[in-house]
Amino acid sequence: MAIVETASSTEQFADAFLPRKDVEEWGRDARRRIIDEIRERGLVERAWELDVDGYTVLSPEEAGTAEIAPQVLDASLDFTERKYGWRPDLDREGEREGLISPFGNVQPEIGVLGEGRVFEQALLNPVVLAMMRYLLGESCALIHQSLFLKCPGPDHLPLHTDQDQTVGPSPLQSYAQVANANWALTDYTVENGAICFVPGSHRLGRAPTRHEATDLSLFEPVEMKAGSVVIWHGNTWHGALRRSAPGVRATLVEYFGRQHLAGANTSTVTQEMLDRNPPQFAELLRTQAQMQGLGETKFQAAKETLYG
Ligand SMILES: O=C(O)CCC(=O)C(=O)O
Repeated sequence: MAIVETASSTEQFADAFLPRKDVEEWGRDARRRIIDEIRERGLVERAWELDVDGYTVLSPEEAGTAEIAPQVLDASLDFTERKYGWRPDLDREGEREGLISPFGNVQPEIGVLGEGRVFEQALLNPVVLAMMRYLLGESCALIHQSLFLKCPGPDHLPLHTDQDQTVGPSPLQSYAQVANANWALTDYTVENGAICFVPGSHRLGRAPTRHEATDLSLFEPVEMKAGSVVIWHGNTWHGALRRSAPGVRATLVEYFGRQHLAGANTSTVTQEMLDRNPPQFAELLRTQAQMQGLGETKFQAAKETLYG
């Protein structure tokens, strides 16, 4: 997008409210880099779906997750066994007494970085990150990377938006402030408790009412095979069906925000983890040093533009 110089040299404008030139240039360049990457990775249609429907599904082939997703699943089961002495039976698990969370009959583990190297590798998945930058700008950062183990049970997850949970109540800002990538580590089907969306709801700019949130006729389930990744805009209404079949639905949740919402819990992040990963890893986690590493212009651009 060209910036048109409208002021003739004889007219003057007080400086205080003028955006900085270097910031504007950074924003323009960032926008170009983001779009180029979407195009180069063959993600134009997926980005279009994000714009139109508010969510999109990447197949394991598109996301490049076919090999790593089973490793993430193994590491998740190992972790659950280590922490709870419970190794979920993916095919035969029954209802677990007392298992109820804000997400339904789900064992949520908020923050799994540090529980296995494969979680670090998952965080750096370049396709997921390209989609996050498309939604949240180049300075986007992790809020949390978590594990959901969903068991059979009676509870549906009501429709809701992530943006009002994290940012503030309706009306919601139209541009995504947060965005979510859920890796299906096991198959998603209606019986397995699939995630559901209301296509186009991100444009409503508000959270569903209590009545809408529980209207199952609005729930459009997403059935997808293990290794797929579903990505959505923070305003998109989504929920999940109860799991009616025996077994466990496993999900790696990666929740990102614009730079001002960054703030992953880094207490489990060791120096060794930072050393063995590219600088991008620390940037996504926003350790203080890496915040400075963003550079003043980029930091300012992130605050003032959509793409920085
Ligand atoms: O369990 C699910 O499928 C829904 C997850 C969800 O609502 C979320 O990650 O915000």
